[in-house]
Amino acid sequence: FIKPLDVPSLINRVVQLFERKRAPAKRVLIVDDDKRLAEHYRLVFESANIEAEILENPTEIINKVNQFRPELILMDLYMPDYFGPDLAGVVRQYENWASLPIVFLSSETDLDKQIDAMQYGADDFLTKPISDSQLLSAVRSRINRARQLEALISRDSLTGLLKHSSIKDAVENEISRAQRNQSSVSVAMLDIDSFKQVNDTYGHATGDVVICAIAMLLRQRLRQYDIIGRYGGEEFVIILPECSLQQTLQILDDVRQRFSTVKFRHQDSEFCCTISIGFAMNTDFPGRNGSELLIQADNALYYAKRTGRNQTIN
Ligand code: GH3
Ligand code: MG
Ligand code: MG
Ligand code: MG
Repeated sequence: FIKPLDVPSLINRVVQLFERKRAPAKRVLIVDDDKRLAEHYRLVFESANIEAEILENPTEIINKVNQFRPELILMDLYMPDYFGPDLAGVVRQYENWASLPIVFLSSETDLDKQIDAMQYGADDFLTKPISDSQLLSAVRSRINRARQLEALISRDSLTGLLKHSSIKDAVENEISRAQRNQSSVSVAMLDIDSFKQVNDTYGHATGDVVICAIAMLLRQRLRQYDIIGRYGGEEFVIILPECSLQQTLQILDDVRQRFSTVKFRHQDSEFCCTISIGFAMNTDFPGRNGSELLIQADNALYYAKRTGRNQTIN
């Protein structure tokens, strides 16, 4: 038996769940022609639990960024064969990396030259010599800020789940990753049953509580590395990497069953809601991309709706 849920306690529990997940280690890419200095920075970062890699060959910057996926680039201004701002300009040409923080670190103290360098799309300018703790705190706060912005941009404000475009991107990424690793991934689409009726009977605000409750239940029941998004109004997409057919069915149907027992309250009445789930596995559709797999999941969902709702269909 699960107690009826109200908005404040829901929000509290969602926040608690958010905080329980530990933040992943930060990642910094160091670009400096002075190998000893670069290595020194790397050790400083490493001792502070920040993953750091040094770019050995500046012509490889895009490959390196795509492979290492840094959350900040620490860039020397003057290098014998390269001008830092030109390299920053190369990174900025890629839409994916348009918001990646780039921080120049140089002994250049001429303010005009600093400002000039910033115009190439850098976010900050630190001057050498710099103490280790100053460097760490500048880099940490930059990355934290970038993470906050990223969360605001990519997350749905009602539920805190990934929003439409972000979950779609995540599906594409996970499918191509699975293809590379020859592993399996399941993509599920979930839709609340007869939700119009819930809104019509109990009002839109109560409908929103139901939507939040699903988000919370999904966070609780899915595994840490599963990815959850709010695909549309009362539709959700779930990505389950490396999950067998049996496991997928078990995890998703467990969510469906549990949700059907949650009691919602509106004034003096109590009510329950159900959900329908359709899912597809990449292994059943070799060579298909993310959006194609989403269509397969949607077909399964449509079938679940047509044949009685409140069920999980592959
Ligand atoms: P079905 O079982 O076939 O899914 O029936 P349904 O009534 O749920 O039909 P449908 O999925 O088409 O209805 C979606 C409804 O969800 C319509 C819309 O008013 C409502 N809705 C969409 N977004 C929100 C939201 O953010 N909050 C609330 N409260 N309602 C929403
Ligand atoms: Mg230099
Ligand atoms: Mg719908
Ligand atoms: Mg619906």
